[in-house]
Amino acid sequence: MSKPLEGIKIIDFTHVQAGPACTQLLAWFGADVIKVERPGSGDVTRSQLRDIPDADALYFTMLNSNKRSLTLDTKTPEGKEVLEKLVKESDVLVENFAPGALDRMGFTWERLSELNPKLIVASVKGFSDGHHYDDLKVYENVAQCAGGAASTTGFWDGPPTVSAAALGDSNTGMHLAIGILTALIGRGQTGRGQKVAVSMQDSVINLCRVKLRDQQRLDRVGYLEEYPQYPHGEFTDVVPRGGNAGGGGQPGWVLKCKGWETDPNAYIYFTIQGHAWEPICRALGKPEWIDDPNYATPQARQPHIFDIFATIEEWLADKTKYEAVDILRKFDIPCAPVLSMKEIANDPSLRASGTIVEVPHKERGSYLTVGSPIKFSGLKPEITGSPLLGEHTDEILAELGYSKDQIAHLHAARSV
Ligand code: CAO
Repeated sequence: MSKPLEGIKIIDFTHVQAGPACTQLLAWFGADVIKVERPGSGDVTRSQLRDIPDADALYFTMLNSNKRSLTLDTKTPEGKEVLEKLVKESDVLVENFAPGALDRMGFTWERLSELNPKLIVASVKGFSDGHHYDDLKVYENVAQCAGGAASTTGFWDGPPTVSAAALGDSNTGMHLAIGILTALIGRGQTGRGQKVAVSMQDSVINLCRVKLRDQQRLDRVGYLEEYPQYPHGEFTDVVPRGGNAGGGGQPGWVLKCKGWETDPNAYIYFTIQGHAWEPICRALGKPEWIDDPNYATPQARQPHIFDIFATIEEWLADKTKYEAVDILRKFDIPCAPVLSMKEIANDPSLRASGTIVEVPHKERGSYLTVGSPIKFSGLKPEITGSPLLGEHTDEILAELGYSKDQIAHLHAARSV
């Protein structure tokens, strides 16, 4: 099966998570992704949170599959020369260094586009260029706080809370991938590359769009009727944390199922979708609620929505989360079990779809990773193991035209 990005060569000058998540995705779809790493140490995640002594950590292996690894000290004259050759032959350079690091290395946007006018230079930074914080180094949770996610996540009586989902890192990488593919299509029209920049703050804000919606509604009317604070609690002038409330017009909550006392994930998410009220009443054995004026409309239900959730929890008390969903799905009620990572790792449907895949690795044996969440009719991404540090250095240098002697010299000078 041919891969759509075959023939696209990418210099992967990324590290940690935001950049690597982007280039890994492009590698799955066929791009030749060359990970450029510092000799001796490489991407810091190779050694972070190791579970096997001396073997690449899962943090690295799960974000760098399908790539080749070239060790290169780009601060030495020889290293710079290798990078320049690579730039001339590549389509895209992706980086997520601290602000100014690429410039300090001597590879400004002007220099890169002079070397190769068709090159697309794609960057992740914490904040966008010109932002009053654009000099800051940024990690995941910093971005979640700066992007509005933390102030609107958690419970109203607790502090701002970060999400376990990588809204700052992998999410930014996905935005950058869209930017790169757009620039590649643009290059097909103009013949020229361009600079593509995505900030982690902006990417988080993009996912917090509905909270900006809520801020404007709050400014106008002073309350938000789908939040647990309505109608009995207090609103201030900022969007509050809403616990597990549904973010749209569908009230919902995380509800206890059989076994919750000992199993931290014996819960389901239950949504009371307006037009599903009648089936919900039938499923719960409460047909009298269907026409009761205290229950019949969303407006009538909202003031006592937590009493309704409590009644549903009574119904759930003798059902496991799986049994409950199996009953509720027959009534077309939007719901799902709260799944632990252990359940996700072993889920047969996720294995069959290729979302959870087992990948061989030269040092680790095999490991589980998340495969492509994007499914195509004409492409089945095959996930291969991540490269060892410098595994493809000699091969890539030979492709660039270096002789065996020259390669040996670069090794001796510790430039690769
Ligand atoms: N050869 C020679 N030098 C190299 C090199 C190579 N192959 N690869 C990297 N370096 C150098 C860089 O040039 C830089 O040198 P200077 O500081 O002298 O200019 C140095 O290594 C360190 O790079 P860094 O500042 O990017 O790394 P850090 O560990 O201090 O910071 C991070 C890490 C992530 C906070 C920072 O890179 C950053 O803010 N990136 C942008 C935002 C981002 O992507 N964050 C998400 C990370 S995922 O959580």
